[in-house]
Amino acid sequence: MQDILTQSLEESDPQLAEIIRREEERQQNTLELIASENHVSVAVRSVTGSVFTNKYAEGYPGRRYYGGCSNMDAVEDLARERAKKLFNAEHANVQPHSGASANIAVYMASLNPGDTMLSLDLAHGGHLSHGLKVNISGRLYNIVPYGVSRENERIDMAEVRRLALECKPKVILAGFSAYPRELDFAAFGEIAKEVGARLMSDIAHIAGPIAVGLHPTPVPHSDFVTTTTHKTLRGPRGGMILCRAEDAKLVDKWIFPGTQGGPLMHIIAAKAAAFGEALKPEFKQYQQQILDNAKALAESLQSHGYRLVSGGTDNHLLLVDLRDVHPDLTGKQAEAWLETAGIITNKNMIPFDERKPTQTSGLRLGTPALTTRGLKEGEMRTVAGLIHRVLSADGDEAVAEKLRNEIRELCAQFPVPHA
Ligand code: DSN
Repeated sequence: MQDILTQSLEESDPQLAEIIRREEERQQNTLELIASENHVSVAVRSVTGSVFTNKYAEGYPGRRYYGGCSNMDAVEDLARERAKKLFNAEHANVQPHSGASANIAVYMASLNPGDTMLSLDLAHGGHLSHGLKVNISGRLYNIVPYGVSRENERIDMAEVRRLALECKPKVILAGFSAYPRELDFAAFGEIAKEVGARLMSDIAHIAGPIAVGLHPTPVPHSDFVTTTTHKTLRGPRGGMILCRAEDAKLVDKWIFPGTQGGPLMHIIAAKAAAFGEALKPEFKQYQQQILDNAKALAESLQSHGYRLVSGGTDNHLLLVDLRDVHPDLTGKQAEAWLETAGIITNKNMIPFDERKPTQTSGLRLGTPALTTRGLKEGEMRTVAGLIHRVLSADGDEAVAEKLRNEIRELCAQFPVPHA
């Protein structure tokens, strides 16, 4: 398989062309279950490689530091307008290079060094940019973590409120990278109001279902909403901030010149393309299928004996606790065996995990990428069975090879978007 978007490299740079060809093959021939990944459309991918990559455009539409920016203004306005419509937001900044960059700009806009922020513990599904000690967020601010309850492994809003009343945070952060349930943004908003904090919602994982109304929106309850654009939203790799009109200047200032230089105009153009796709009715069907697939995958894994954190999923991801079926198997080893067979996942801590983050007792699985390829509930049951057979083979290479062939055949029926 050779994608026509990269064919011209064959002659000019065969060494690089070969690496790209291998990655195209890897993506086609493996099952992508990393919850934060997806396969963008050919349109989004070709706009990412468009002439917009050639241009500097520091500033914002109508206020640029360089000449020649009329098309930059048009494309950034288009991306902003589509983002606002998609999320029913008053203001959108589409320049953040990533979710982490979006988060840093919001911290700069709302916290001073030493101020307190209440955010979900990384070990319970939080994200490193939400206050990990070795991240800039953990270095600059006093982070108070909230977690999930031991009983049901869900965020306990009474506990969030208790902690907020106790530590009086300036910012409360609602967001996660590994939590399989809905977030109650309205309750977070109430608590933030009660303690005089600003509410920041990081919807990187769930921007897609929020955009189509399949997850409650944080927009009316939050001061700032940050997201990536490449997960369930299925756009180019990048970030975005949504806020009220009254905070627009503050947010814009902390992206540029506060924390970033020239915007990636080719990525902003591709964000416009992705938001255009997300505004179409088919996108809602896609998001519904992601959720249906996650449920089918969850139920099927449970039927093979696996315990799922919180007992299941409401969203696109699930956290598998490996211990009941394979007490000695770490998430690290499981990830490696699955990859050998052609199933791509990531090891993940489960709440109250006794193993280290580099080993873990859990695996995180998500359905956005497989759903893009057209797999449905029936195939999810097949995938769950394949996962169980790989993990039960105890690293036996002959079994892995046999399963590898089965997985290749399954992949061949569901091509990744291809030019
Ligand atoms: N790395 C992303 C994830 O996998 O959830 C978050 O940034």
